[in-house]
Amino acid sequence: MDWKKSVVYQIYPRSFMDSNDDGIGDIRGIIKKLDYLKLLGIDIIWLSPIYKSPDKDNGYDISDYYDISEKFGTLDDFKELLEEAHNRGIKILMDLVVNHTSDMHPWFIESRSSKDNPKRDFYIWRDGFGDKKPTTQYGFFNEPVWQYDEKTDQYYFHNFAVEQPELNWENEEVREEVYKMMNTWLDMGVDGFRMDVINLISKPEATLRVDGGPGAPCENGPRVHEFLQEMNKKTFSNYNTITVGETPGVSVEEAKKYANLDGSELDMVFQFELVGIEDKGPEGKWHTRKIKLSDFKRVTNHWQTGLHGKAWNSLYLSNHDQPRCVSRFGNTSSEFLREKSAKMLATILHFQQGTPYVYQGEELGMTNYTINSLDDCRDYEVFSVYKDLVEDKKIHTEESMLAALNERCRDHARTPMQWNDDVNAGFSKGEPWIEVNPNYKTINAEAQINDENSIFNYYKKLIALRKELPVMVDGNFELLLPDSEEIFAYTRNLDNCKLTIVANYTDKIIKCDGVKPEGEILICNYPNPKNNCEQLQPYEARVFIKK
Ligand code: ISL
Ligand code: CA
Repeated sequence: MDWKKSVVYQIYPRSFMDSNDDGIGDIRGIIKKLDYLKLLGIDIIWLSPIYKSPDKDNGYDISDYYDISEKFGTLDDFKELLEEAHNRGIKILMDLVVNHTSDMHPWFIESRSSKDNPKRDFYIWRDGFGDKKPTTQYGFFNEPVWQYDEKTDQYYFHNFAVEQPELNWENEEVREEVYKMMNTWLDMGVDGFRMDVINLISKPEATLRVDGGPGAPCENGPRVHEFLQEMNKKTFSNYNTITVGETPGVSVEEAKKYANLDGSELDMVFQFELVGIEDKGPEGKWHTRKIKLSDFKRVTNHWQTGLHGKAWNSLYLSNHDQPRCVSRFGNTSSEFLREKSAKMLATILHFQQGTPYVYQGEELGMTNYTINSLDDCRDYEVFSVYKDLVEDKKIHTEESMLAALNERCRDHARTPMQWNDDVNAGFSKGEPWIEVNPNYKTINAEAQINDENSIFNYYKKLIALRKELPVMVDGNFELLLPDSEEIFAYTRNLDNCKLTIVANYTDKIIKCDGVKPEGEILICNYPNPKNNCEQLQPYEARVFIKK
């Protein structure tokens, strides 16, 4: 399948479109909006999880891999969505969450019932170290990774919520169950998978040891490539699919194995180096530091040149786990700067080599909302992290934590899609499960679709250009002015075609004599741009093409 020319659109179903006014987005809501996505020009939809789930982590805790959550609809609704999407030439990727299940999954209910239950070994159980946990390791949501279970006097392993016990991939029966489930969805017509934390499935010995010591992170464990090659052979290589692995902590060297162009594992992976640049120290991602442009460019360059000709990049600045990219990397201090910086960010991303991902609302320049207290948040992570950093470790005060939440909380991405200026932004007539960003009166799809200068129509152009210009897909990448803290510039070259991308990353008018672009203007986020780079307006992005 031609995923190298494709653009993926991520839907977070509970916040996309509500068809029955219960305040929760659903599958029939997505069907209603397929024409909107067709208009935007995207090729593939990635659906965040829609399976049965107790929703401790918004569906990333699955209790039945074969059925649809009643909140989202029925299996028949899903089949209709598949058909309607396919009729419009749009593919659908399911979210595959198989590092862990819900604690309400029948496998886990059985597994915890006794030490000799046949499903015991489906999960990871260990004795304590004396009366302490096997290790003192903390997981992604700032909670201990070992959870004591009284019934059998042992601990089970979880990197995420307590209600997300991790599957034991060493057990062949587990792997076969997963492959069987994947094939069921592929047989139904699903076009591939986005694979949740797929590089955590093989646990290194140092992660699981029982010595009361610190433990070790479980990224890229010893058998992960073997497992993925097995999965590849037994499932998706027998179909025409697209696969993308979510791989926190992946390096360029590891990514070359996961996303090798030889097709032995996955088509591409999400790296976290870029969105995590500043996430150092005991507070992790919970800080208010801004990323330095030179760092941003260094990491981009590292991945663009590192994978060129060897593996394939996924390009993203936002998803359901990240704050809104225009708030984080752009400028929302005025309507004007929001529009310019949203288009500038899109330009920088879409002209790189890889498959671009557009997260719902990004194409409208949707922004973070204001969090005044924990009551405004819904995400499990907020409450566990608050307990750890504010109450237990006192690394944050209430105020500094609130400031960090306003920068980095995952709920920023999860407020409802802003369709129009009607009640609840046209998302639902019922009370939405999470508050609507009050700026929907000005920022909404309806206002942008018919405005030829809107962010929406700018994204539409970028998406269309990828299909027209082979240099966008296959050209090499060369970074210009690596040390500049004002300008993001690079070139792409293929055969005799050259693109020069130049962007002003500041809110000021600047001079840019260091770049001598060749050819004509291809696209720009300001009207009537000059055919040079001598002066750039705030957040101006100009792309030149020489054929
Ligand atoms: O957002 C994060 C926590 O700070 C990330 O570290 C995130 O947990 C990590 O990228 C894994 O994300 C995926 O698996 C999680 C789920 O909560 C996320 O929504 C999902 O994208 C557990 O299934
Ligand atoms: Ca609904």
